Amino acid sequence: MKTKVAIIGAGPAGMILAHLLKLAGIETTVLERRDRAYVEGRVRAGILEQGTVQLLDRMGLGERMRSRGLVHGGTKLAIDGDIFRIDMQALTGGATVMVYGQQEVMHDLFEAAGPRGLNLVFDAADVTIHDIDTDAPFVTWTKNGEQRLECDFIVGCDGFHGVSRACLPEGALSIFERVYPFGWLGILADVPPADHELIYANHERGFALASMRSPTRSRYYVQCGADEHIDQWPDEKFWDELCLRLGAEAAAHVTRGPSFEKSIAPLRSFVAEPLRHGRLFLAGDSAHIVPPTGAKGMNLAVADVVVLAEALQNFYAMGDEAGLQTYSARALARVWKAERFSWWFTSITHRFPGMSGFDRRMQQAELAYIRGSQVAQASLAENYVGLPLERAHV
Ligand code: RFL
Ligand code: PHB
Repeated sequence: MKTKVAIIGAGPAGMILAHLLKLAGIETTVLERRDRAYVEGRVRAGILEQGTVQLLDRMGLGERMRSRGLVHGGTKLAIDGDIFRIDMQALTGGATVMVYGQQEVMHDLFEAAGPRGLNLVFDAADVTIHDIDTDAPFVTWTKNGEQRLECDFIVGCDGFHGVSRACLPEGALSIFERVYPFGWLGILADVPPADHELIYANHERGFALASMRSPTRSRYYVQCGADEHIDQWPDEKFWDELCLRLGAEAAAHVTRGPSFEKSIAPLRSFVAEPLRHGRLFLAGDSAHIVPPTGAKGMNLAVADVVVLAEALQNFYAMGDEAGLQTYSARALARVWKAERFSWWFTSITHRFPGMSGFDRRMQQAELAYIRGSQVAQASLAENYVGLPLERAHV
């Protein structure tokens, strides 16, 4: 088998890249280890930046998002139960974000894949990358026997635990990492959300977040220990802790109900540089991870592949390699700003083990400063709705 670009992983990065390249007339094959139901069933991101929303519109994939997604012009912060609002829309000259779950985005990408003629292989086992240092790289995998795909380029969109980053030799990558000493326990429940906007809460007992998927489906998180297990968190205990941390004002509007999804996610900041090795490019979670506090992960994956798709388009249309050469630097410039924002937002909202009274006072002072300063609010809002793509000359 032969294609131009072999894409490993059918998450948001891989599927959006495949769609973008198809729209540009560039042939791809996407190799995914799991089946469609698994990828579509993973409960993950909830917030799309303005740029992601506009991209899905431009790709002709925005119809369902426009009818079901919830546009948010503001977000709320709580300090020990005391809530204030950041008017993101006013502070950014009109930008908003969209509440539209990653599951819905994946549904739209998969539904359009067949009609648009994308080549998509699910259940591809033992995907292996070969010869990226030559002009003739190829990928092998197992599905009904051994398969081989020859290509011009390989793009690793296979997430944090994929094979792409792992196949690179020792020393090829510089790794920058921070593992946080806590996780997020998240639930989904078919109850109306506590508020029509999100509430990020800093409480003495730890962080909590009130989010949603629709007017009848709530998504809530509480910070928990890194080594805790969901068996330690029966629903009643979760609701009690959530209400305590959100504070009385928000808790009065929390509707309790049975959770139908409950999971614990670790928190990590991670960047592997550079994003190119010969004929292999890395994009999305395969190269970088952010803690979910700023809702940046999926949006960063999308921004990477927008830059890469443009570079590949210029290469195939005009033989221009400049975009491929600058992809890593251009994507990383934006990645590091999102790393900073997610790290900062995590650091001012979570309870850290061994925190001193001084540390806690610093968090409270920072949140009080944001509350009282239009300038500080504008900075938060600008980052939250999403920074623009870096210019091409970086
Ligand atoms: P993904 O989504 O992990 O997709 C990778 C795909 O590659 C496949 N794969 C392989 N395929 C073939 N061979 C192999 N050897 C393979 N190994 C892996 C996998 O099966 C999978 O299908 O990476 P991608 O595309 O880079 O997308 C990244 C996003 O999924 C991720 O950043 C977000 O989910 C992060 N995230 C959030 N992002 C946001 O933008 N906004 C949010 O509100 C937000 N909230 C979150 C989040 C992530 C969370 N968790 C669970 C980590 C909330 C949570 C709780
Ligand atoms: C979510 O709704 O899952 C969500 C929202 C905002 C975040 C993280 C996750 O910062």
